[in-house]
Amino acid sequence: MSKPKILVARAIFLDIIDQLRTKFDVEVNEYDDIWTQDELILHLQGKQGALITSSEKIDAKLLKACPELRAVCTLAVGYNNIDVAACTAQGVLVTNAPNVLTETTADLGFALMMATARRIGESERFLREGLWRQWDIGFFAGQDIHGATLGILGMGRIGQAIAKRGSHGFGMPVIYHNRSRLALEIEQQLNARYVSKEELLQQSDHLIITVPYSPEVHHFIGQPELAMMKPTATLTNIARGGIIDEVALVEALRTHQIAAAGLDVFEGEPHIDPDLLSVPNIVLTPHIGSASLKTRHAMANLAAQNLLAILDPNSTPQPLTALNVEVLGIKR
Ligand code: 8YV
Repeated sequence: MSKPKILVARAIFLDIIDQLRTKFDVEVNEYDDIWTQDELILHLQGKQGALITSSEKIDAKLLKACPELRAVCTLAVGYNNIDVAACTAQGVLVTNAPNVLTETTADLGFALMMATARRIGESERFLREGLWRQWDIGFFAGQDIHGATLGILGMGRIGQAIAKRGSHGFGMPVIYHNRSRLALEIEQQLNARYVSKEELLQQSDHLIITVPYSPEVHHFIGQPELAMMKPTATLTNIARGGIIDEVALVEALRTHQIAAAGLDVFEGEPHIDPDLLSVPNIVLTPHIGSASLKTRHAMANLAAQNLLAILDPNSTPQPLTALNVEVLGIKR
């Protein structure tokens, strides 16, 4: 019997590719450039499975052009690039990669918030440019982290991991806003208090965004929201770029409506709005939230294990982290 055909849309670790090759006929995109949508469709035609990242868009048009497709497994936890409803309608199982990247992404979120509050980017640029001549009292004076109020927008796994760091490690009172409130027991463990969106904006000294992207949270932080924040506050985004209105953010940073921002994600990434590059009080990283070698390996491995579990011709599909089990006739 011929092996199921799969596409690995971005080059990943060789040991994982080798494991996939034992069961599948594997095509890997070895190129540095991400395929255009038409190229992706072309390469996906005739394949039963796809291992993708958050850069590949799986939409109704692609699905229609790829009727053999049975499994789409992303190595990311965020899946706003996948039309899950359209996949379900076509009987395509979708999996994502939760849990494995929680702590690593929380580390980066906390690090970016600290770099933003303590002006590490700005001061490093200053030193590299050879401008350091003398000490003065206000020299790169930023905002304290310890004891400051940590605000978290989106209290899922990553939000909670950040809350733990702030509350237990830095003595920060934690406030959060989320679609639904956490169980009292978890709130107590994290020392976190549920507040309205307005209170979150008004009271946070350091606000971190960890909410998953959906059209409902598009530009959730815009000019009116930034105007509610303290002039000493910082804003860090490690979720998806589209949650912040970048034009409004640049203006708020230029006019010191807020003190500083840290961004790991951007609305048009990898293209960055040049205005963001022109403001000094911002720390920018190229979407590296989950980027430790160990975690990236675990993410790719989880996506691969999902593909193996779904497309094994000898058993019923048993995905580890399915987003649409109803495709298997299982009620959610
Ligand atoms: C990924 C992420 O590195 O998991 C996510 O949702 O944003 C990052 O961890 C990236 O999306 C991989 O495509």
